[in-house]
Amino acid sequence: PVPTRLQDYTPPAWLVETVHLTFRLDPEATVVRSEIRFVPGAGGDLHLDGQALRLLSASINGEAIRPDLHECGLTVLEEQLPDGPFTWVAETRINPQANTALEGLYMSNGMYCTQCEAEGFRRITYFPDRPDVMAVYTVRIEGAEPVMLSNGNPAGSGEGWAEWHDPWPKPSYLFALVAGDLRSVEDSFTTRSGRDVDLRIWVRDGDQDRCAYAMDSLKRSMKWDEEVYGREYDLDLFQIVAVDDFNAGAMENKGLNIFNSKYVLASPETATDGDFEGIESVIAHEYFHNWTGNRITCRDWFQLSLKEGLTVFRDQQFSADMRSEPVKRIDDVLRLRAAQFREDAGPLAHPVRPAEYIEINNFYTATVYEKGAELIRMLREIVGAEGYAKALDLYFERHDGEAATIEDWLKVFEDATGHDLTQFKRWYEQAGTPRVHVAEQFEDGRFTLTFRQETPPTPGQPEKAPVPIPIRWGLLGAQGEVAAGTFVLDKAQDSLIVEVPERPVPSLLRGFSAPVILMHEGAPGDRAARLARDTDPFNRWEAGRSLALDTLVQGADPQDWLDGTIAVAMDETLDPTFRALALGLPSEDEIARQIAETGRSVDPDAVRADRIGLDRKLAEALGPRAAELRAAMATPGPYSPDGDAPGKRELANRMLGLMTRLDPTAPEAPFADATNMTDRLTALALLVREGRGEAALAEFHAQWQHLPGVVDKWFAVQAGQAAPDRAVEVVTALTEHPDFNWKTPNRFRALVGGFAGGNPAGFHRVDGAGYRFVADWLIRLDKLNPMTAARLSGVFETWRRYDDTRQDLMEAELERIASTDGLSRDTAEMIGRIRA
Ligand code: HT7
Ligand code: ZN
Repeated sequence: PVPTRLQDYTPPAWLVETVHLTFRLDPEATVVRSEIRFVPGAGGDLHLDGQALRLLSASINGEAIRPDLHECGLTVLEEQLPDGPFTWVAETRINPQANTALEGLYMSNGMYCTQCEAEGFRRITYFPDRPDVMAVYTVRIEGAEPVMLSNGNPAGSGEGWAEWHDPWPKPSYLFALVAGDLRSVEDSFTTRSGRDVDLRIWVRDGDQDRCAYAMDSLKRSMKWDEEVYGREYDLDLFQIVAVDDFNAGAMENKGLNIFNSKYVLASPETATDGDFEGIESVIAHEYFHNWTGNRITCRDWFQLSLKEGLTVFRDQQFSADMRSEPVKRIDDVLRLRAAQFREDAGPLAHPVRPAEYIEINNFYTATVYEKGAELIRMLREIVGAEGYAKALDLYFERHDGEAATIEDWLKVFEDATGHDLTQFKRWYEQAGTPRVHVAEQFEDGRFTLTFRQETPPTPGQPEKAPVPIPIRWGLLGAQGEVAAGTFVLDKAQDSLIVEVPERPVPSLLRGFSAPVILMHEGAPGDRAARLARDTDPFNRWEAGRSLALDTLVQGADPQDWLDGTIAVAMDETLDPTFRALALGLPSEDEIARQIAETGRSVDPDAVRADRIGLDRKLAEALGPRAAELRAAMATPGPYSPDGDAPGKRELANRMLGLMTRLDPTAPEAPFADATNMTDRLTALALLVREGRGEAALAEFHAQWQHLPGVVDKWFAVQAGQAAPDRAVEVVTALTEHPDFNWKTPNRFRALVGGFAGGNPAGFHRVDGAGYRFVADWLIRLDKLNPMTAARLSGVFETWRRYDDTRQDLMEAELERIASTDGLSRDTAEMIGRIRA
């Protein structure tokens, strides 16, 4: 297939003013009538995208035509078109029931549902399915479904029909339709200018009592966007629909967000604290897209980070405001390193704004999302909070109603703040994680920090130029902080000189002010000093993490880490969530990435054993204090997902994990006594980890088999916690379980993804059985759902980290996948890039 290239962008030949769609719903033969008012754009032939459509009729200005149909759409030559505006009418037939790709119009549990981003609308009707064609939509739905929804405001309904009108011009990827037997939970919000907005969350009957947290999160998001960004909601109605079959987390369709039910439904008994937090942030994320994505959209898909990076940054700010800012920052960095640094270090590395793609669905990545958000965080660091606010105001003022580019985005910052961002643009164009090396010198009351940056080569980009790196720093003296500031490293090498009477302990890259790898160990004892008393909480945590990694990667003596971490754990003045984070060990994958950084090959069994060994040492060093601390963190009274209760539970459960290292029966009583899912699932996972989970698993399943989201947890916990030497057998047996509905992405991800991602030593079993299991299922899923299959192929992206035996085994599986007949374009592109 020919790649699509950013440099080949051309403006649309024809623009669209209005679209009238009529759907006659039928599970196997839905007929879609489209009436589209085209007006001249750049001029030329009319090309309409279309996929898996049956064209029943077409006309231009009332005259029937027979357009030239081809594999990816249809074309009407310029000479066959009127000179000026014209009306196109077409009828197409589609089969939602047969749509297992879950793109376009499909069925989930008997309910009609759409997913149009990025290129799903072309599976509904012929259309210029590109984000720079924005139009006003009116939609009529005819059918027997009790509830029939589309974007915008309701425009009328009667027996067997409903009409919707969305006054805001939008690209086709934001179109949505939902129809089925749904129940709503309702509320309202009054905007700061006094507009009353009805809020509705639609779910299956029986799920209404699990929507309260999502609704509350929505109202808090609406208020926050008004207060922090000055953005008000702009329709009379905001609706969310929860569906069980969904390829991703959620979708920001204008006025009608569609959500994976995982990010809507929650109650204390069925959802963990982490689930609640996820709901809050995904609800906020999709809501914030109303301005950053919908009112201002992307000119083309290369600009995806324009909406995604910015919206992730906004949802991170929101969650930080709702919860604890330092804890949120640590969580976000953990996520960034786990997914984005991993991506940047391997064959799938690509810039935040890629230059080409074969299948755009493959570029909804941690780089576009999470690194994209980091770029915005750096921009804010560079221009200051006030400059950032001015730039954002200008962005909304200048580009409202438009399909914009990264250039437009940077220009508003330049115009609003006077900064020259020419060099900053490299952050969008260069892949790879910059390394910042630091040398220190103290002489005659002058402390000199010399920074040097380099970015390793990535696919297609052997050479890198320096990027501007804002390094927030502080110097710690014996009595506390003696100096602090932000240094922007914009050359290959540069120095910062500070006058101080004594050699200080430097604290660099505070708050993780740039997405780089800081190569800075400093003088002996400095990390322990930072862990004990850095005034920047992020760097306090980072010092502990770096000491733990020294042990796990280099085999260093863990005493400094043990002493410092236990001191943090026992410090009652600190937030319990922060204490729990300080006690957390790097994941096996993170340790593997760090080993690979040193140029050594990774032995996944040794990584696991060393990690368990360090955990055990921590448990031994804590001794009886673990149980005492656990008891002190009890949260009696009704469950709350907010305030300090989740942090206390996290710390208490971390203690339980450590206690279990020394006494495998420790989780038995907590499992039996748990009154919420957070505690119950933790205890269950520990029991399974210790090989004592059989009865608990049976009880858990019997209790929750009617709730798909909880059954997903049941599968995932077994896949992730099974002993590595028999994990393949465990997951293979689970594929035979009657509840393993592998066509449902959540279930597939819970088991196959939960194994490949959650059980590294099991996946990398040296006989290759783990690789074979994953490849078999990937090939099987690819025939039905290429998007989800292609995503799974990322589990092989690190294959070059391992020993020759494992590399050969993985390569053989990659080869087997690549040579599968009829492999989707999505998966073929991913496997091709991974192998290159
Ligand atoms: N903008 C959305 C991204 C998306 C998506 C969602 C569901 C299914 C397929 C999808 N492809 C792209 C979600 C978001 O980032 O907010
Ligand atoms: Zn998004």
